[in-house]
This record gives sequence, C-alpha cells and structure tokens, in this order.
Amino acid sequence: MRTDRTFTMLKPDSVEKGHIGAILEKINAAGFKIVAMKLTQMTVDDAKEFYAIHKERPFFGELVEYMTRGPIVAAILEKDNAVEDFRTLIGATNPEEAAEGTIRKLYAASIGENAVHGSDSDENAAIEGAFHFAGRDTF
Ligand code: IDP
Ligand code: MG
Repeated sequence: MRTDRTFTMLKPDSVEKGHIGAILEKINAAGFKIVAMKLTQMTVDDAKEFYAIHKERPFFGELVEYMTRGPIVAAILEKDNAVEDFRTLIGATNPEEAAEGTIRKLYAASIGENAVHGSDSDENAAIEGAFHFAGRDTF
C-alpha cells in the first residue's frame, strides 16, 4: 500500500466561488505533486457510494445533495506522508474548529459546505482515487 498518495476533491462550493486556483496554490505550496486531476460532477449514485460510510448519519441527504449540485475538482496528490499532511493542510471538518491558515479555515462556509475533501487513511486514498481515475489517467 502506498503511503505517499492521497485523494482530494475541491467541493462544489469551492468551484462555485472561484476558489480553485487559490486552493491549488496552497496545495502546491505545501509540497504536494498533482498526479491526476479533472473537473467532474458526481451523480447521486456516485455520491451515495463514495460516502456510503455516512449513510446512517442525519446529514447524509444534505451531503449527497451538496456534493452533486455542481462540478468538483478531483485529484490525486503525492508527497511523503500524504494522507496525514493533507489532513493537516485542510484543517478540521468544522471550519470554526480549523486551525488558522488551513484551507477550511480560509475557504469553508460551514461543517457541511467545507470546501475540500481529504482521504482519512492510505487504504481509503487508494479506494477513492480508483473511484475517480483509471490507471492510465494517473501519473
Ligand atoms: P471529513 O470530510 O473531515 O473527513 P467526515 O466526518 O468524514 O469529515 O464527513 C464527511 C463530510 O460530510 C464532511 O466533509 C462534510 O461535508 C459533511 N458533514 C460532516 N459532518 C456534518 C454535519 O454535522 N452536518 C452536515 N454535514 C456534515
Ligand atoms: Mg472523512
């Protein structure tokens, strides 16, 4: 299992607000290399599958609606210790609890609309990356 890759999505709110460039700048400045990237839109079935672990949570319907309402930027990122370092870069799920300078502190509106996704384990990074990208589109 690779420990040097993670998967991210710049969520619909980031795309709507024109924050793609600023967020990618933060990602690059933190030393992550982009090895796959695309603008794409998840279907309702895609979002239900991607977030299946949360299907019993009260916010699941809201989450699926949010994540499918417009395009996202999906990307696979490479760096030593990628999963942990990227979670540090994006900050806490709730932007009110996110550290100063983190992507969620800067760009997230709320715990629901929180700007970016970051994988929470090497195993999930591999599963989530493969969900969005074929091998030939990953460099
Ligand atoms: P994470 O994205 O920081 O890993 P998770 O707990 O895995 O956070 O939740 C997945 C996503 O579900 C969050 O990024 C956020 O968009 C949404 N979410 C989490 N908790 C809530 C909540 O309490 N209300 C509304 N949406 C939530
Ligand atoms: Mg999570």
